[in-house]
Amino acid sequence: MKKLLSMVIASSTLLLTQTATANETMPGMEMPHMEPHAILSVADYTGDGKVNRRDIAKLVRGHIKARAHGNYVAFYDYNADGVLNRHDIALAAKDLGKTSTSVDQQMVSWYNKFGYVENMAIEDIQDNGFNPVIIPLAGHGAHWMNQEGIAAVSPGGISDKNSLQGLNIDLNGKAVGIFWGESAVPLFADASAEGGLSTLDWPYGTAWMNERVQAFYGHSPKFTDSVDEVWHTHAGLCAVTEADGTPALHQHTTFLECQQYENIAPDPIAVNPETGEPIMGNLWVNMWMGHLWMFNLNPEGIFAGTHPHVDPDAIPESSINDGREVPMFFMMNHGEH
Ligand SMILES: [Ca+2]
Ligand SMILES: [Ca+2]
Repeated sequence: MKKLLSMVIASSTLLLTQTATANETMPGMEMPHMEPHAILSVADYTGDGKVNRRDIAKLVRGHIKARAHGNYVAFYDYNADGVLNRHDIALAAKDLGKTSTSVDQQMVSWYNKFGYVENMAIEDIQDNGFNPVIIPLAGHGAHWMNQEGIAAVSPGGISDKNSLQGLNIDLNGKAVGIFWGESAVPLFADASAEGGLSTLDWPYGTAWMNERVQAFYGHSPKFTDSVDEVWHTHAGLCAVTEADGTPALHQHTTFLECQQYENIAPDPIAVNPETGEPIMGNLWVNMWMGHLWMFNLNPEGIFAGTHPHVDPDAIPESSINDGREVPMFFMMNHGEH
């Protein structure tokens, strides 16, 4: 641990092995029955701002291509009933002459960039640089990330909305959603600071290492104009591989608590500034996380923290807190699990 006294976080070398998210319903709260909505609010499938015959033609071509491969493509399910058929075309035709929103146009842009993974075989997803970083969780499936995504959640990392960095993949091996993670600056209790919180000079020094993260500094990323866009929090997330090879997460740990967990596959978590050699340990991550359920229409909304139909019988994410108390800031930001 002494080596860590003057450590410099090397964000580009950090390797996150697990991540997770949750947004569960309050116990006892009756939620209204919700139906999924189409990805687009107006049938501007070309994304040029208005609906004309080109959009209908693109929708028809999308249906033909999907059905030729025996696939369902959520983006082209305009009446959001889980089937691609003439009813989608008829509904879209009612939009002729309408103008779309900036969010619709961004959805088209995202689908044009990322839609290729929707029905991609799991082996091909791996060949594209993605690997699972945690076992499947209820409402999430498994989280898969590529190296770009891992860099984004490492200290100092930022996410790129124009890059595919994280995928939610269900137990059938199908990509059901996209996610992005972005590193957050942790705030700790500090009686000498205005408001009682400070960074305690993280990531330098040692004062913060035995303190629990109480809040994040600043704001989450903002990728769209949608008021529904939500990024939730993950604080003090400790990623290890247990003795039997199972990846495990422990949330709301302090950095030093995190280092106490057994880990058969430690990662480089810092660089010795004198020798330049990596310091191995347990990854301890603080991040914002945003979902885009683009490939499986979510009744809770495209940006929701969880999807009720994805692997509902998998283990709940709440287990990763190990009973530790969750600070109010994180309860308010859907990080209560
Ligand atoms: Ca159009
Ligand atoms: Ca449909």
